Amino acid sequence: MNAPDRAGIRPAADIDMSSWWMPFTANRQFKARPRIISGAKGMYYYTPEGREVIDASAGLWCVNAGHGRQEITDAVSRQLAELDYAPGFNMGHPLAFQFASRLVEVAPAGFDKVFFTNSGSESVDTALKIALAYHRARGEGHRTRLIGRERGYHGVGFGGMSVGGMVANRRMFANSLLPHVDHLPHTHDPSRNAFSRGLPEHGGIEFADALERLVALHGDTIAAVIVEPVACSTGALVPPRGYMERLRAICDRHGILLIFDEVITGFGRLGTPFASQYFGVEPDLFTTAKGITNGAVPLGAVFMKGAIHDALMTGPEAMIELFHGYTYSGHPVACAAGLATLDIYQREKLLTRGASLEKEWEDALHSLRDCPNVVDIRNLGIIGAIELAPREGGEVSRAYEAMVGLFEAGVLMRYTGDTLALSPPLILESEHIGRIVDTTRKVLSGIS
Ligand code: PXG
Repeated sequence: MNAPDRAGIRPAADIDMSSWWMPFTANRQFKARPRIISGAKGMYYYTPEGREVIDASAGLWCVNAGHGRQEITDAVSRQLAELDYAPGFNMGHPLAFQFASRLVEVAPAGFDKVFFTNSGSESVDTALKIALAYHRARGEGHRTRLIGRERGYHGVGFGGMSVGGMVANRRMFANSLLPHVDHLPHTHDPSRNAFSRGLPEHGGIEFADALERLVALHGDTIAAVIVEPVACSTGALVPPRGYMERLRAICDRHGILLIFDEVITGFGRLGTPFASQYFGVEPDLFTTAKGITNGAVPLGAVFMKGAIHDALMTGPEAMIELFHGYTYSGHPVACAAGLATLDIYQREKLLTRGASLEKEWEDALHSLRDCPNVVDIRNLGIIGAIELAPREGGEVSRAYEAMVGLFEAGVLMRYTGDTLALSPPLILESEHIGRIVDTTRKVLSGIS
């Protein structure tokens, strides 16, 4: 594929960067040495100078069908011309209903209700609220406690931040987090599981047993447990084999809802449409966003079992059943993008393509094991992580340095702490895997 037309694109040096306070970015460091992207097509980003950068992170884990898909562009522009916005409160428009029905068709059986949001953070807060409302509607209003997990990331709303377990995200707001929240231990155990391929085999199921201890401590006040099937933002922490089953069993034993946060793992990332299918373990609700529109338009959705929804449909018919929603829930343009995205996913079989690439991906990543400072490599589906050792004195800077070096060498990769995280678009081919791994080897070899 050719680079997009560069006419009218200004060189990075011309951009006034003073006004935009960038999210989750060291603003001063970035603006002193910016990395700008101004175009994208297929597997590649392009810089204003016309440099090609292979996208090894699907944007921020969202561009699963690759960049610049014409079908999505056409659907969005058609929809903007036909119906740019429609209220979703007490009014409907065809696309939101149609998209919800299509989503339910690709979801695992039984997840036949969908609530639309605009982001992963909103999906998480929505799922937590639905869980609370569900228990209340069934006469179990004492179930108010929410359980997350250390090193989890569930977005930046007060709910998601509270159940989240990223220390830096919580510290600044520590006195304003939700009450009645507790956490399970994370599942990362490099002493037993470093360089595991796929699901770690060497133990760790007992991390799930911590939920029994929380039940003993909190009694029947727990409403829901929320976990990411793979904790991606803190470095792709893959749970050990059997862990998910154990968590499900304990939730069942104690009447606790299990929520999977599939904002990243949804829509084919693990080689199955949703992670619950990869693990063979069903949650009661699951959250999505990102890949739902191929990242083209903000949209999120919470999927739930019919029984969760139905429990709230018991009051007077003239009463609002859930006092919750967003101005842009079911936005027509987002739904148009989502429908076009689903068409692509289904036609190109992208929701299961990862399964056929998983082994090649795994072998390629693990070939980096002998690079300097590599202390762990992890993978699942088309996710990968390369963890580097901290520098002497504990300084955590190697992965950042690698990310900068990789971008300059033509590969976009995420980093968190000492870990590089990989999640390329699911259209990737062997040549892309080779290029990503070869460049990574070169860059890592140059970092002391
Ligand atoms: N849940 C999960 C599991 C996520 O990964 C969110 C919720 C929040 O989604 P929104 O759309 O509100 O951002 C996320 C987001 C990274 C990275 O580099 C990860 C996310 C976002 C940005 C960067 O790992 N995940």
